[in-house]
Amino acid sequence: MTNRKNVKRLVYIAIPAMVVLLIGAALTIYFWQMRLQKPVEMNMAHHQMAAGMTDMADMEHMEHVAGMENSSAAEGGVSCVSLTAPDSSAPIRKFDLTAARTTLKLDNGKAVEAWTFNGSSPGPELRVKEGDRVVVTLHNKDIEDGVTIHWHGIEVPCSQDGIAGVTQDTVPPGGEFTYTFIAPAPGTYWYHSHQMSSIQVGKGLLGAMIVEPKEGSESDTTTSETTALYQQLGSSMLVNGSTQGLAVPGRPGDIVRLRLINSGNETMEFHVDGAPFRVVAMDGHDLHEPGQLADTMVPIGAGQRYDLLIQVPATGKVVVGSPSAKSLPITIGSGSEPHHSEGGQPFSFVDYGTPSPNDPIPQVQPDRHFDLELGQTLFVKSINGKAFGEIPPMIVKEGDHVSITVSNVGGGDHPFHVHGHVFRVLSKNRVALRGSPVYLDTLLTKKGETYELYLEADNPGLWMVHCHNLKHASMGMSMMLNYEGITTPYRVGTQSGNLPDL
Ligand SMILES: [Cu+2]
Repeated sequence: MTNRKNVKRLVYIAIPAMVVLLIGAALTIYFWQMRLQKPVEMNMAHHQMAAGMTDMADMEHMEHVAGMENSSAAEGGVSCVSLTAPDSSAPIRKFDLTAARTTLKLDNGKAVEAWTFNGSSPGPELRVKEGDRVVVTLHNKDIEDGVTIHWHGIEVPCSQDGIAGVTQDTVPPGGEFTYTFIAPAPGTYWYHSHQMSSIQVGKGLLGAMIVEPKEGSESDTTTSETTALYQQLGSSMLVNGSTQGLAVPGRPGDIVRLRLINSGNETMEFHVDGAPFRVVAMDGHDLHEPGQLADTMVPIGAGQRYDLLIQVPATGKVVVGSPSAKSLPITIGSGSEPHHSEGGQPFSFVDYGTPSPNDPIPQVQPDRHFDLELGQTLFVKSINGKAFGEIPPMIVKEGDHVSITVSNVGGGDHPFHVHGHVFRVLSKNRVALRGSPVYLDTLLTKKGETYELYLEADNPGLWMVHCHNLKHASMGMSMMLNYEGITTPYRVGTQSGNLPDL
């Protein structure tokens, strides 16, 4: 009798109480995140004063910044809008990209509701040559919340960076915006919307951008090259829009350059079966004297690009694959099936390749230093314990040599992405890099790792710095790198509808 009473009590009181508690917790998390990601109005040039600086020179610098803020307010400062590509007689390459809601029929027969550029996801691969003047007009057909395009990895002028609420207003349905910039060093890049990025990139608003060298082919030894853009489109994992993998033609002896782009949110680990390979570029930047690798797994963080050089062996066939995209192998050539591996040792750039002769950077004394801890607090993915809008910006002035220490203290892999700049990795876990110099725009960090980075403040503007797991960015892991005296007429928030990282 008592037992039955206890059971009844459990059913009628304890379980509903649990349910109420769970709903309460879920609502708290939801509103907490909405508060962080949907401020009413925020000026990203002035949302917080500088902090996180460490020495006396920095304290003086801060006072100087305070002075600048006043004088720039009085004089109007320099608007991000006025920072545009220089006039030049460079050849002009024009493109039009139209963002639209599309029902995509995938090659496995499945239909998905996607948001596309020119009717496909990924959008068209934009190919230009180093030094070209690239002119891209974005049209928004019917994406209600608006769209922008960010040129991932390309050092564009501030006004062309495509950040809703920082460098422009989100482009509404029926609207358009023309981006103009000079194509940088040859390499593998990509583009994507930076309005509600975690939603819009997941829906398909992205594509590859390849900058070719000025003259001739990528290298004299390369027979062919292939871009392989991996993406998560809703519940489907795709490579170049396919659910079936890629077949790359190749004959024994051919040398194939594979441009791997990870546009998803999770780290992908690649293995190469059937032939040794070289990592010839990371994030579009060539490595110096990259050595031959075998039994090596290559982890590619969200937003990163790796260019692999693979020679087709006498047996005829190479398979490049990833456990996180088992159904999407890249098959190069044809012949007997190579022995399947999971890759072996993880690729390490700490001692890969050789140092460049006359390497200038290791001697440079930094003018500014910042410490950033990527982690999580109860409800947010955080930087130094704070979330987007609350994280003080890194404030620099043009010409500064800037060093940044980035530590991942938990909450998953955090691919650390800096807009408008390429940074150099100086050390990993306090061990100085002793191979090729490594220049990146996105650095994969794993829990417990610490990296020292160096960048030159040579591109005045207001720049986002965020985790490229865009879900983490939407949960708070996003901040600014601001140059003194640069202003913006645009605002982030619900009033303007500009929500770059939602
Ligand atoms: Cu992250």
